Amino acid sequence: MTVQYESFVEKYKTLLDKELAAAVNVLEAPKVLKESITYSLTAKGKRIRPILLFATIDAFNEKPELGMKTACALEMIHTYSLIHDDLPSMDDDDLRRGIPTNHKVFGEGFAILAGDGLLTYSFQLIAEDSNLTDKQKLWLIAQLAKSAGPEGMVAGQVADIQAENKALQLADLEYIHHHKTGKLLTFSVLAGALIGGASDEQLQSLERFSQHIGLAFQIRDDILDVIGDQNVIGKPIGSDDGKLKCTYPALLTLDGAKDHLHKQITEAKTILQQLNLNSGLLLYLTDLIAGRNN
Ligand code: GRG
Repeated sequence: MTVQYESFVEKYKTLLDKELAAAVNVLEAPKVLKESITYSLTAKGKRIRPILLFATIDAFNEKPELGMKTACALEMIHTYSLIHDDLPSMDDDDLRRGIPTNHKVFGEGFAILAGDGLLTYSFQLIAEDSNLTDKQKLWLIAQLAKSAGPEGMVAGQVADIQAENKALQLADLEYIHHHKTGKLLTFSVLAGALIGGASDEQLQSLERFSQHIGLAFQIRDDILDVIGDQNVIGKPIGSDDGKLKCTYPALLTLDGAKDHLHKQITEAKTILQQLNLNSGLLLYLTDLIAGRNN
């Protein structure tokens, strides 16, 4: 079975990459803007959000290809958020996805505009998708805006900036993650469910499932930070270059964070198993998120 799931992931990553390249190629836009967009979009991302979307459509025994434009939109919005997050006025990062950040190569102005272009183009892609009904498109556009905008990812980013150098409670940390990364992960699952023909009840259960895997994704990220830093002598858990960094291991200890991760995965799987879906692939991805190494 695992081999079958691995080949699903590889197949749809390849199809997505082709579709993303084609979507940028057809744009009648300035050359430098297309280059800046392509630079970040084709860098080696894990494509977790599109894969979750395809896997959820598959769980309803529908063709994952039906979600191709929405998957592109998701990856574009995610890529825009990374480009803007790396800017000097935000995290001021030099590297992303193993290569220099967009603003290091194209300058801040074009990096900001590449992000703006990716954000707006994503909605155009869904609006122009001939595979979906008008009702589906309206739902997807509204939900994507809610998940990525001021009630979603942008709210999480604001809370993250406000939290800098502050000691946070677990609830504050979970607000940040629930919005900053969780909302877009939830959209990935719910969009797949909608395209797959889910009932309202199924949507509600899958929303809870996705919230657990969203938290699991973040806890794993924090654990990986610590495991990656273990060899740095004298570097305390929760510290990043002298800045106080609030993470799950910092709040709960490393073992506590691992327990918390385990709880999220168990809850997510229980919800999934109670739904009468073809969910083997989603279960496999849930395990992958819990055990990922990058
Ligand atoms: C600028 C509005 C705005 C939002 C930025 C998602 C985000 C919000 C910032 C990313 C910062 C970050 C390191 C968050 C932790 C979660 C994480 C590891 C995100 C990166 O997502 P992956 O792992 O990245 O899916 P790839 O490169 O694999 O696509």
